[in-house]
Amino acid sequence: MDVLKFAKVPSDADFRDDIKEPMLESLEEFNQTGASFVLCMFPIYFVKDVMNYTNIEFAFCDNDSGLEVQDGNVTYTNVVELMIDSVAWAIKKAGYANMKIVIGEIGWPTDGYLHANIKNAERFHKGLLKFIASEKGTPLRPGSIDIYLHSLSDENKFGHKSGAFQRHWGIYEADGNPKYKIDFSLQDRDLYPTQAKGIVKMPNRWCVFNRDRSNMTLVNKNYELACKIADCTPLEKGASCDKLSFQSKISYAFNAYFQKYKQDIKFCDFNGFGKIVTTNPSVENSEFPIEILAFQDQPDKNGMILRV
Ligand SMILES: *[C@@H]1O[C@H](CO)[C@@H](O)[C@H](O)[C@H]1NC(C)=O
Ligand SMILES: *[C@@H]1O[C@H](CO)[C@@H](O)[C@H](O)[C@H]1NC(C)=O
Ligand SMILES: *[C@@H]1O[C@H](CO)[C@@H](O)[C@H](O)[C@H]1NC(C)=O
Ligand SMILES: *[C@@H]1O[C@H](CO)[C@@H](O)[C@H](O)[C@H]1NC(C)=O
Ligand SMILES: CC(=O)N[C@H]1CO[C@H](CO)[C@@H](O)[C@@H]1O
Repeated sequence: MDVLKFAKVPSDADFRDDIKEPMLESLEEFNQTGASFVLCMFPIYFVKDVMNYTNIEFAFCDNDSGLEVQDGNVTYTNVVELMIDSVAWAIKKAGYANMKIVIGEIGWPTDGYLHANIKNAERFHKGLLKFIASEKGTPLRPGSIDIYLHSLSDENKFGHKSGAFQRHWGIYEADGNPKYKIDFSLQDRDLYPTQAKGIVKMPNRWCVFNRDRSNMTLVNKNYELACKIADCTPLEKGASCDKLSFQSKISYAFNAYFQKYKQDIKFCDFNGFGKIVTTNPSVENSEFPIEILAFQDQPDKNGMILRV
């Protein structure tokens, strides 16, 4: 999507000046080889940070905001159609009115961004899949559209320079449970997709801060170290664990680190400030994860995990 310069309406859309030449070369190549134009689009981001709407409703296909973007004789009531047609206009202006557009990535994150949550993700996909199933297409591209959902599961090592949400696009949790209802068969049924099979969680053991405040400088050093290595994105501003107390945030980080190292007790030391507990320290929306077994890990008869 960011190959376009900002336009108020789709018919004003065109490729950015600084990359126009390579874009035109690419289009020519696609045309000659019969390839599709593959569009990666993130409505949550476009509505909030490109259009700067404070109301996120326009991002949903089942919008009820009443917001409309009028473009000549065409009215857009949701950003999905507006984004597709913006790209379609730019391609049309380059001389390829019939080039096929495929949505290579579209989705809704569940953490780490304003409006990124499970409820909105479920609603977004419900509306999107209904729109896709209708095969009505957009004003400029009527008919069926192929889409690829982004993505099947969260990616806890993904680069997140542009925000914590980059690690939370998954329809599934890492433990194989679907986060929300979505009907991949496009029948708009109200059901959870199949749970992933064969996933085994490690024992219910968490590592937390023991609340010894005798040397907070050292505690902080350990906190930083843990977050440098493990995934602390749920602690970032606006994310699911942002509201935890400072001490609980330290616990979250210690646990993330401990789980990353497969619950090896060596990794819950933190200069003596870590403590292993068997009661779940999770609160409300802030879940302290338990690691899952990788296929190369085998529990021995005592339940201990050995790397083989
Ligand atoms: C390539 O572009 C030309 C001119 O727009 C068009 O006639 C032709 O059908 C296109 N080829 C493909 C494979 O789409
Ligand atoms: C939204 O804000 C960004 C950054 O401030 C700005 O570049 C962009 O032009 C704005 N868009 C609109 C539609 O005003
Ligand atoms: C919109 O207007 C254009 C000309 O400006 C016309 O070609 C097109 O058929 C119109 N579309 C609809 C849906 O009326
Ligand atoms: C805290 O730990 C650091 C690093 O080990 C040490 O240099 C410092 O003296 C300790 N501070 C206190 C108050 O014990
Ligand atoms: C209430 C409302 O505006 N609904 C619109 C949402 O978007 C769809 C698809 O563009 C329109 O058909 C609805 O009218």
